[in-house]
Amino acid sequence: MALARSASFSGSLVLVALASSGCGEPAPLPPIDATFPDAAIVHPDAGEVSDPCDDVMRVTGSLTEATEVMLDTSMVDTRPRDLGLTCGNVTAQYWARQQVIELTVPGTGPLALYLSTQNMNTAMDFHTVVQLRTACSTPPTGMETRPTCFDQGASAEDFRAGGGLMVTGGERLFVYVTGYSDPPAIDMTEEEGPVRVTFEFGPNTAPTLTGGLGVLTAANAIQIHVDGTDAERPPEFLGFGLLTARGGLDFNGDGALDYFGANISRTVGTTPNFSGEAVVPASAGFGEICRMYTCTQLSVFLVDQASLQSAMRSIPLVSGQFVASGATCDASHLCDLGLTCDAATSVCGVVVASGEACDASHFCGAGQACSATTMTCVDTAAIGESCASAPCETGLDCDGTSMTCVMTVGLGVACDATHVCDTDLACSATTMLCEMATP
Ligand SMILES: [Ca+2]
Ligand SMILES: [Ca+2]
Repeated sequence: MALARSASFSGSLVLVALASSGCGEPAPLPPIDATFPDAAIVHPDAGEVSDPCDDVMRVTGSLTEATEVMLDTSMVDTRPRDLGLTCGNVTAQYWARQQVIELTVPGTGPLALYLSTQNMNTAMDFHTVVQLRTACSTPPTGMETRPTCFDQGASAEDFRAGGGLMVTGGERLFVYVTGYSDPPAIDMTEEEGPVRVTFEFGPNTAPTLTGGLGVLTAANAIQIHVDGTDAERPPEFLGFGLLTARGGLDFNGDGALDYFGANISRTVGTTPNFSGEAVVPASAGFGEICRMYTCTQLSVFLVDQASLQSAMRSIPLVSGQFVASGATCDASHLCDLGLTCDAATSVCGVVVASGEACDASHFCGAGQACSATTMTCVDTAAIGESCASAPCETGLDCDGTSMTCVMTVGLGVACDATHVCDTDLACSATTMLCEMATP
């Protein structure tokens, strides 16, 4: 299963083979044909050179405000270090110029670090690469338990990197700021230039995945809807594996289910609750594979902006499509993000609050009904209560004589003021049971 790394540079969907810490699978490394020890690298502009680790910019982060560092990598003449085989241009003939920030994490205990180059001081076509190290001279091995490389732009037009991870107060990190250099200007981008890096710290907790649904469309895309919670903000990324009735799909032959990643491109809801959607396009090939192997479920986990993961959960995968508000819903026409299929009418819509306007696609919540007079959601009346201005609870009828909510009961059933006998029956004054009405 070849998922070209370059694919992730050409669009906002990040679709890469993913290692999940939950199942102990290491991330597959690119084929190793050559390594470039630092000493062997020849910078095309090599003249007076210096080691980036000899000239680090020391910064201490803040718990209360963003820390901003302004650099211009085109102005330095450092001998670039090999970023290793897991970051940016993994087998570069030469590395773009680099600058290093030595960042001290403020506070104590676990914290989220969000770093970004996506701001007005960085050109959108500067294809930034940011690498984190715990020692300046030692590149990451690829076996770290948290992200070390931020080389994905924000979109097909925005090549400025950003992301997050969990760090510990007091920890020191070496932040390499550089550009994607090889092949040069593959997508008309810059490999060096002015760049502002921002660091923000804050508390973070893992997201929770509470449910979801995968839909395999007729065009072989897979749309993944997830519901969950995150105390800070909705997750932006999810991992998915493909499950069949006979087991999970194993692409690399190691006997274990493989996970792949996709961006959560759309979310709705109010923090901490959210519903999100990731779309895996047909071009990724998974839809076709799922038809071939008859996938029945997806194993899914969420990843928040600081790379904390939820537990994995299996969600159903069905053939069909998501439909909009007002459309009819059934087993293969699923309601779009944030919508509910009304059980009574089989129409997609939203549940609205008390007092709000209701119609065919705006449903009232529990204990409420749409008033035929005001067309707003009002509390329903219970048995024995007045139905002069409020609709009765489900299952009750408004008695036109007494104008109270009553239950209609059948032959032989006990009757009283609130249990009214069905048409053609009468409540016997002696037995207090519904009996056939005497003509
Ligand atoms: Ca979180
Ligand atoms: Ca596998």
